[in-house]
Amino acid sequence: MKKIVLTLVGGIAALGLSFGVTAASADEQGTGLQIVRVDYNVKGVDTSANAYQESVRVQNKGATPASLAGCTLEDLTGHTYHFPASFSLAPGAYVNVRTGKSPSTDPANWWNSPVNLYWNRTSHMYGNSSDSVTLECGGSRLDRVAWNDFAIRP
Ligand SMILES: [Ca+2]
Repeated sequence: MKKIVLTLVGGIAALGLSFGVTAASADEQGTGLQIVRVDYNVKGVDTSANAYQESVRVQNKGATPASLAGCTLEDLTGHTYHFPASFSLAPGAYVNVRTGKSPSTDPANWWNSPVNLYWNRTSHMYGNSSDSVTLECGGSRLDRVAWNDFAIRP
């Protein structure tokens, strides 16, 4: 099981910066699908209008196309996003699964990504200080990223 704990200085949040974690390690089932980035704490106050900026990036790091049929993203408390059954990623391709609804305009060009899926929630999902996101396909865990900004460094 992969576990990443991100430790940050709590005062940084007051500066209005967004928080994210970039993960890089082999996936746990050899499918090539990995969580490669999580933006769990967006810049500014959490509102329904910026919930789309909260996002999880999944990439196919394998050499063959990977279907995400039957795949889910789940937070620590069990809120679950289900990928569309027809969705797949070519080798090297990635998708951002955004918590909120698609904005009419995206001036920030968030992540500059052409491929986004929207959970269409009206509220933010992932804890701004600690939480986790788990990628499962067909009931098997492929990847997990956790963060805890208040963790004490070992
Ligand atoms: Ca959040």
